[in-house]
Amino acid sequence: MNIHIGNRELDLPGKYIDYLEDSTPSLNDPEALRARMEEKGYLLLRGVHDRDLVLQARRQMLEVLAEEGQLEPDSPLMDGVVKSGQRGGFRGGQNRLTTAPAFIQLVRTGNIIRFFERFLGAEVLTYDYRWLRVVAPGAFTGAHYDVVYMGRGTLKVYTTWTPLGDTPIDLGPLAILEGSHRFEKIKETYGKMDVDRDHVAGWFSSDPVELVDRYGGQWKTHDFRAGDVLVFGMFTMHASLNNRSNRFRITSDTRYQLASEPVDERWIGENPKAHYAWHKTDRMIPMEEMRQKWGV
Ligand SMILES: O=C(O)CCC(=O)C(=O)O
Repeated sequence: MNIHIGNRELDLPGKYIDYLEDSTPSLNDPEALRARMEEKGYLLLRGVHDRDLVLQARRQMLEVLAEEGQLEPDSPLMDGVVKSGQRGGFRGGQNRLTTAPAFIQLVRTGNIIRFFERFLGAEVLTYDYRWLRVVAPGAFTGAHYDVVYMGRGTLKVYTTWTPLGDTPIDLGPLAILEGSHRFEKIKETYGKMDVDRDHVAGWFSSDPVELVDRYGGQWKTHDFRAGDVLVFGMFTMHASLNNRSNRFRITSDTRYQLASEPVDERWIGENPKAHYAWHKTDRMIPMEEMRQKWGV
């Protein structure tokens, strides 16, 4: 099969990208999961969420998107077929999609909280801000570490990427650069950035091949089903495949950490302040310029 990330066309499986390893068999063995996270930088866990609840959240969101005129009216609602010219977009924060009751239940209660309590070994919290993406055909996400967006509290924060519906390869699911949590030079330079403080672009690279050729590692992705999650830490490079379907890819990425540890103040409270300076200045420093300076 061939897949696309940005302008690159790659074979899957191939030298640059292969399939994620499934850690579901160890779901009830937190020690094994911690060891796997340490080794690989990610956990693919199938069926963590109640599939019906995920599909309920999907339906509630698609009803909003249909009302907004973003969906092809003659196609089944649950397919999320994009009406010509509609672009979806990043829909994080407080809005009709992120306040869909089933979505809140999904990411703030139940199975995912119980999972993190076992995985981290004590009471956990999730950020009040919720990230949601309605990704249109042709779109993709460039490679980055999450720490540049949420590194002001503990660095032991875990992103949970959650497809809100079955998300096969052609919808452009997430990909992890296995090994990237050990790219020490990148962690010490780019990994110390804060997009609000430093006015830098967030993406480290739009080119998956460049990263592997220069630093090693291998991209990993997979087909996802409603109920699955992909969990990773702040220093795991990730990107997405291009959405090559005619449907929206609807996914969320929510964050979990120990309740006892410091929290990045941008993402909590009744009305989280979120990114308050990023992209809000005339002079955003291009990542290429920073990379040259850092020598990475
Ligand atoms: O879903 C995407 O395209 C990007 C998600 C992401 O960057 C994340 O999960 O941190």
